[in-house]
Amino acid sequence: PQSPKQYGVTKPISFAGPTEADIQRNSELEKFLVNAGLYESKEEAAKREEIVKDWVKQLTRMRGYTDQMVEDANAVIFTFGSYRLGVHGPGVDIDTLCVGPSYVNREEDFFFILHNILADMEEVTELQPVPDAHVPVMRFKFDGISIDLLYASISLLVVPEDLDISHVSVLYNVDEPTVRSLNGCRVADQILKLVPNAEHFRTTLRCLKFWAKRRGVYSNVTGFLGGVNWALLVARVCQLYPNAIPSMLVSRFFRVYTQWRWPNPVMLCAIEEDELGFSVWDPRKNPRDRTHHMPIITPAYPCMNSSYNVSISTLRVMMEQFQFGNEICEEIELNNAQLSVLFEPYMFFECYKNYLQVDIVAADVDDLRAWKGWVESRLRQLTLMIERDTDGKLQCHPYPHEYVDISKQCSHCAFFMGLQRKQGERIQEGQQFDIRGTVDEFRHSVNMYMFWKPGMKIYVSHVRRKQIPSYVFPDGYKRTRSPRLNSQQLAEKLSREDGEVCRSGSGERRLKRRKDQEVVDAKQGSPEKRQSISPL
Ligand code: 3AT
Ligand code: MN
Ligand code: MN
Repeated sequence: PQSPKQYGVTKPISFAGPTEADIQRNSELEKFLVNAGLYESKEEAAKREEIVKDWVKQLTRMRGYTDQMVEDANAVIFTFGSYRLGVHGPGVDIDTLCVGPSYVNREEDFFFILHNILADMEEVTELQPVPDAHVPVMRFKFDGISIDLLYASISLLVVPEDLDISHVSVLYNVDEPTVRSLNGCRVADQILKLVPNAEHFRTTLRCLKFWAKRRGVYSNVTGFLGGVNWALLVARVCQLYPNAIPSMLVSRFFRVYTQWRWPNPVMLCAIEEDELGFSVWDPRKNPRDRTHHMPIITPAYPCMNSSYNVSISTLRVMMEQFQFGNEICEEIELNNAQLSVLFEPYMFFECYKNYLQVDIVAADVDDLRAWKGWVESRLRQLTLMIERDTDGKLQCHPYPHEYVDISKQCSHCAFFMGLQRKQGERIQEGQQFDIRGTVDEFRHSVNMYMFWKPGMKIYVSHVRRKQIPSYVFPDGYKRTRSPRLNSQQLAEKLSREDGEVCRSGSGERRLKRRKDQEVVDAKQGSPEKRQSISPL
């Protein structure tokens, strides 16, 4: 038969369409996603549309704000990110790009003048300019909805209302931050063009995003993957199985990525060579690109690695989770497991014996928001430093969730990292890890915060599993307490009391057993030596 249009850089793995069973599983999956509340209600969607439109109108009304004499001044608004891809759920941000003419610049007009205009608007709260970011952004809430607003000034005196942002000519004579700002939109458009079936792509992506959040691997800043990375990974699987439906694509996703040989890059199309001289991802040319552990390449010129934040530690954690996903999907296909098992929350506080607790304190809510954002963006460094200073023998699992102790008002929050001895390492008698120096160095670098204010504090401490504060457990959940158990939970409880922590029969159990090995070994030492990490 005539081969259909090929999507992607290789031939598909399989052209197979769904079987009856696949169709059945797919309708279950779709029902599951609806029940999980992953779709916005019509009203909510309409409200958003309205807000975005109103807001665009307001912005347009502000036109000419830099130069009263320029009557034609215009700015065009584009959305990108999950909103543009059509996979935004309730409560996520709307990523918005404002494209302005050449004479309206970012530093002053955007980050100063527009900032002040926004600051005076009643609907705008939590306004937070981030001008020094890789992609400079103004974050705020508009009527309670999070907006990430980027700005790109293109080399035209008048921005046409119907500007084609996919055309490479928008990149003429602009600087790198502008290219990066424009690229979010260009990437979203490309992704939708490069998948065989956009609807199947969307459903699969919604599912994987939900899964990644439940399993604690959704977060760019912590070194896991964010929205665009998940979108690219899913899109590639869609290309490899052009006729598959979402239920199949989810299980193929795990199959493909448990077998993927990182750092081979995932890409949706060939990398275009330097048309305009911007640097593109190329490990043969750029030594820095060779250090990327999990390259996921954006499809619009200039192609970049969207996941340079991934470290050896976070890649390891994600590979474990892919393994878990793969095992559960195999069980589901054999009718041995329910779909919901795939989305069980990852029991982070059950999986390690030792944790680092990073407490963040500030004088008030606003200070805390800024300070926490900064500390969170530095946590990746802490992981890297610990693994560096222990020659990789002590492994770190940063958890991308912030915990708030509601009894302490709103001026405190905490992050946690799991710590474990590297598997397969021979343990010398009484071997301890002393990471006090590392932690001091980290604290020192965090305290260099440019906008530091009195009251902004950080504490890093080593806690054992039993010392984890109770506010991290939702609804008063405690490991020892067990209200109304279903069979699943009962199995968990029993296996927990058995010294096992996670569900039997799953990958997690196997993972868990390996992790607890260190505890067994540590018990052979004297009680003092049991503390394998010196108190911080
Ligand atoms: P959410 O549903 O908001 O979590 P999203 O896809 O909208 O997912 P973000 O809001 O984090 O993701 O980011 C919005 C866009 O910004 C997506 C992408 O075009 C761009 N972007 C974000 N992070 C990166 C990155 N690491 N590399 C390249 N582009 C990025
Ligand atoms: Mn977004
Ligand atoms: Mn965003």
